[in-house]
Amino acid sequence: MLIQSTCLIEYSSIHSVKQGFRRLRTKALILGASMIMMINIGNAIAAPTEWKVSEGGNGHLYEVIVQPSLVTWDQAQSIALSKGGYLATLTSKAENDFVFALAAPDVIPQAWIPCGAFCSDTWGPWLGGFQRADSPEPAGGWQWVNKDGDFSYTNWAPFEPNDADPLGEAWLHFFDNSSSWNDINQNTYQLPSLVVEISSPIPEPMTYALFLVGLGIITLRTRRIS
Ligand SMILES: [Ca+2]
Ligand SMILES: [Ca+2]
Repeated sequence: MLIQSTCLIEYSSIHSVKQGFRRLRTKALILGASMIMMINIGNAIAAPTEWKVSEGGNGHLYEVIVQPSLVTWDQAQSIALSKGGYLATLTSKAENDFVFALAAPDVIPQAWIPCGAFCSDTWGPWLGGFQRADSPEPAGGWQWVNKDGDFSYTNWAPFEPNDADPLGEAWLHFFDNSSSWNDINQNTYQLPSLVVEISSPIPEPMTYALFLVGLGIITLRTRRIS
């Protein structure tokens, strides 16, 4: 009788421990999934800005990305590709104005860098323009990374492009605290930021659908465990 009681007590204790462990595992699962969803929602809130068709835009997304250290144009384009886009291709005044409004020095000061000891301007993010090798200098052979065509629209700063660097200047960025452009050499100068353009954004309803699917999976998983 005593042995039976002891066994019952031990069984009861083990059962309680298992239930406690399951509850803890359920809570951990819900907490983890909630954190993932919060991160995803956070990304959605801080998502790149859409240039809406209803506002005369092209429906593309644009994001100014500031890097912890200076990057070359090639590195900036790699970062843009990893985001599912490309360095921004500014093929009209409207697009140039829209993107500059996101990147302006008074909006994101850390995206700009003093140009050096001999000037008082700041230099802004990398853009998606580059000059093909062996092109006539300084203005020949410029094109956009996504084959958006040659530079039929331009917003060069005064006296630019000038190919001033002895090593040549074949990469584009916002210049002189403004929406104007300059050509520089990416091996001589690196910049702290870039603008990525994404032409195939995930529609907002899809974001919410993913959220609901995630919620459903958690509910099912919780019921199965408890
Ligand atoms: Ca574009
Ligand atoms: Ca230049």
